[in-house]
Amino acid sequence: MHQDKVIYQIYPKSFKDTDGNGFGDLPGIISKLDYLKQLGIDIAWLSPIYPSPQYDNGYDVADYTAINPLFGTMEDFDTLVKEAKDRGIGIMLDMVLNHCSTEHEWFQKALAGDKYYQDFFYLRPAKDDGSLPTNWESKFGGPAWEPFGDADLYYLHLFDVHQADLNWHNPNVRRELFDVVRFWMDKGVQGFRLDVLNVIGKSEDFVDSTGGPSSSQEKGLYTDTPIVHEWIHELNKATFGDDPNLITVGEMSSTNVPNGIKYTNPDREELTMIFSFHHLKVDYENGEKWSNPEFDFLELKEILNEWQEGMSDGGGWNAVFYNNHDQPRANSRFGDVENFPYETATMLAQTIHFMRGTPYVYQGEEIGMTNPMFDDIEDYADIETTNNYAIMLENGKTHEEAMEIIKAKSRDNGRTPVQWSDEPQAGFTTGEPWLKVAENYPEINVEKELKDGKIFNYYRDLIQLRKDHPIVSQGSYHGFALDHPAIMAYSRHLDGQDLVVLAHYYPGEATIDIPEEFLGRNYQRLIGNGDCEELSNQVTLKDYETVAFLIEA
Ligand code: TEU
Repeated sequence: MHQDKVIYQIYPKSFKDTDGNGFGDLPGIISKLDYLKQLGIDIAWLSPIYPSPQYDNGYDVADYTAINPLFGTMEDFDTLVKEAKDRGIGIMLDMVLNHCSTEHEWFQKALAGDKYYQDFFYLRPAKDDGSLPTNWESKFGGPAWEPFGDADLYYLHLFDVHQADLNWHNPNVRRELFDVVRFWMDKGVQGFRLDVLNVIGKSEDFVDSTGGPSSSQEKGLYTDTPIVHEWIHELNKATFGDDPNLITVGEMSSTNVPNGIKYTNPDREELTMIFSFHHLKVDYENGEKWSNPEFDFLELKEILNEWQEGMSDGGGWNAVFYNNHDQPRANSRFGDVENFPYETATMLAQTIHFMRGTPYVYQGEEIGMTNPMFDDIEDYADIETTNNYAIMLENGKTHEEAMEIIKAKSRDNGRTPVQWSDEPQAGFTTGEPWLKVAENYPEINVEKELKDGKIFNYYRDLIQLRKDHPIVSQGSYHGFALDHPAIMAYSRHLDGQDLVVLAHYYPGEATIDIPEEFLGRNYQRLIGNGDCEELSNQVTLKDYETVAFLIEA
């Protein structure tokens, strides 16, 4: 049963270094398993740990069935699986099956002229007028086609130039990739996170987009196409579908609720759950990530509500989350980490953990880690950031304007090393970390948090409540007061019981009317981060306050 599980994401490069080379490693993860057990999580998802030139931090895989020496050895991996299992924790691996590194043997053989491997990729000639095969834009900026050696052909890369899209139409590609999944199943992993899985179904007739670069019209040409469902079903049947305990989560870029239901309704035998990202675009100006407006709270509520209700009605299942390695820290983004660090972190966590779906905790959020606010562009390593810094300057932004945006939006915000203690480099490494540690580590670190903090314990309580109360894992979802400008409110229902969850997203006080149906019944305050104890017809919440009430049938 996956509904009562909580998944913790580890970004191995930044988690814990044991050999002093500045990169986190597998022994580092092993050394922190007791910490994860203390938190109470069920599964640890590891971002890619395979050999890779690291242009995209491992999402450019050069060998799918080996371990990057940066992170350790296959023996370390086997030890990790075993040690985790001994503590009741399963390991979930990241499968990057849409594209591989241009250093992968398949791409190298293709470049050397091997026709069999050339058919593993999308290779196309220029148009008659000499322009690129299509006008598509890479998701990391710039054109989506790059010259393929000196062959007068171009290869497709929806992401970085070092990430060549794999041609899933070729059955040999699918067979190879399914073998990869089986290889790791045989190693005893308990789950797979499947990178950008909904863009594997490009049509073989490549046509120009008419809606402009990166428009939704353009994305529609290669996103959620009907064949994606067929191939995921095929993947399921050929691999993880055999094992009812295996949990899968598809990362679905720009998807919608009807497709979300198809991907996850168990009758269709595709995936356990999906990530969708619309709720993390509420601080984009006109859909543009590289901008920095105030977030639109009503839109945030509307989107979460649409996914919660839609997936519930259609028998689908959501992965619920605010943080991952591609996102700025949610507490820096939606709250006030200077004045209300505890209230902000716990309020955001409560919003997520009581929704219908499987909650994800991203490393460091359980101690309230924040965006690092680096002023210097040199301190950012991410290709998406550096590409877009150049694009912003080209488009006329000043260095200062670009930096304000990067400080708020860069993916590196979530990737700085985990702050373990107040020792040098936050106890992450004895060497030079690959990415700078945030300066606030003397105040925000695991050691201090476990001694006298309250955020970690709040996460632990939220996780435990999911185990103790079936309504949290199984209940249906219903949103209310959707037009309230400051409070997010929803309820969950199971066997006559109701759970009412309130979360105030702003400083100061805000009052909300509670619907009749929840009043005049026996209830208990399940958990909260402030003083509010009573469920009456009006409830007032203070700065970033959250509370949940369990109401008896
Ligand atoms: O991300 C897919 C993706 O498109 C986004 O999450 C993207 O990083 C974001 O929209 C940028 O604004 C996945 C991985 O999570 C990411 O780390 C990889 O870079 C990407 O795929 C390519 O493999």
